[in-house]
Amino acid sequence: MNYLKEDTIAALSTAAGKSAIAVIRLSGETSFQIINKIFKTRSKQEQQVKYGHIIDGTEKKDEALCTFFKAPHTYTGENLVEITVHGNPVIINEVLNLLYKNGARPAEPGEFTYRAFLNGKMDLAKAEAVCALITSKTEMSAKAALNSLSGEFSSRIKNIRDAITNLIAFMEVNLDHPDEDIMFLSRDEKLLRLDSYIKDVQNLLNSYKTGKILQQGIKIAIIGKPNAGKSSLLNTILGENRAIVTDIAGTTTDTIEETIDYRGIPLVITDTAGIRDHTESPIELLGQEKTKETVDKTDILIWVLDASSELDRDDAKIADFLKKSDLNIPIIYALNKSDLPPILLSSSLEKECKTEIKISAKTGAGIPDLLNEITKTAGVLDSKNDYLMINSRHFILLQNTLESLIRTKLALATKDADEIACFEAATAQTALNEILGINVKQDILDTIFSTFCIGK
Ligand SMILES: Nc1nc2c(ncn2[C@@H]2O[C@H](COP(=O)(O)OP(=O)(O)OP(=O)(O)O)[C@@H](O)[C@H]2O)c(=O)[nH]1
Ligand SMILES: [Mg+2]
Repeated sequence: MNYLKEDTIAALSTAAGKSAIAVIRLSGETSFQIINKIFKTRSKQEQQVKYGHIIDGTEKKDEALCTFFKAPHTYTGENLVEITVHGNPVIINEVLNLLYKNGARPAEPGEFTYRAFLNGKMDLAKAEAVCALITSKTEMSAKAALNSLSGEFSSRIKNIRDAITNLIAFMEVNLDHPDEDIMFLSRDEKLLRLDSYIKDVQNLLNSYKTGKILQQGIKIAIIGKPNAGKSSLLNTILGENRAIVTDIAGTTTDTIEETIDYRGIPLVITDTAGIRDHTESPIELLGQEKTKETVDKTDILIWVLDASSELDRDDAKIADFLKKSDLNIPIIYALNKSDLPPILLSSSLEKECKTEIKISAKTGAGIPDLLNEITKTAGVLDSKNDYLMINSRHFILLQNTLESLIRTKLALATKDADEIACFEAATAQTALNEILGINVKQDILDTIFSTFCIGK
């Protein structure tokens, strides 16, 4: 992001489209001068929120409330104005164009938060949490993002980094005075301390699996032969008639994806076209191709079987397809139509590493068990109090930190390798700093902030 920091920037910060109100943000040195050219108010007081009109020359464009925030105690650290107008796209465009005409320029994606980062209002991990919070799919994932935003994650990282800095200082004393017997901290004590930092890092790394699931959801594909009840299962889980259900085999020809919030965990469920041994329909064949693509991108498979009939050639075809795909993902057998007399014998299923649950998409029986099994299989931790890491960049950097700390420990345990130990500990320190945004390369910053939406 090579745009000049000196520019004053403006963008719509609320969602585009029609709404009761819309908020336009204006940030930069000249924010107050610009707004004074297009906002007329009778208020003479030094209050922060002023009622008035947006004007173009003498022509009134809209009623508005402007909230003035004076630098440096603002979101961006700069003079900032939040202009609240009526949420009509025509008005919003007019106001934005007036701002641009009077000296502001359109903000780039994430540029307000980028400025907040540059002005030291937040570290990089917090800035990333802003984006995570906005895109959170459930209450639980929003809470995890909010924890990061409130600085809990950053302070854990800072604590580990500062402890390592301290350890490096002790190690350097011994390096500088190899012949003297200065031992502020014994080798054993240093190793003990390292162990505790390694444990802290490991704890954070372990929380990522759940954190990632909360942020991105568990991707689940419902597969099975035609008429097994896949679409009925999707509808029952959603509690609405989303997919067409008929007793004609091959009803679903395209994939249907829906997300539900199951106890705070987003479940991204895809209903697929039934796979069968033989079909003439070119549409069905295309649908089956799409089913295979979906299966490739999924975390868990639910294979719906019709338990009111025997296994047949179509089931064998699916088993064959799964074997050939060599998928390394868990499969849950959903033995559907359990409201009908059971015919399919559980013993006829190949059950290596697979779980079976009896369900009825028609009556809803067994669905809570199935949903429970899904979260259990995905390995979601009970995360009521624990901190959760949600960001993949942080995960990779913490993995690097862990590796460097383990190498530090190995070097420290070996005599005459103190220099290497110092180097490795410093590498760990660098990785932790990078999480916080210290000495991060510009292209990395560009990549992070470009994923933000405009106005944030
Ligand atoms: N008795 C009973 N019938 C069911 C159950 N689940 C689905 N059915 C019926 O089975 C038929 C097929 O259901 P669908 O949900 O369309 O099956 P599908 O697997 O999506 O089929 P395709 O889209 O053709 O691949 C319909 O007549 C459903 O009413 C169940 O649990 N019990
Ligand atoms: Mg279907």
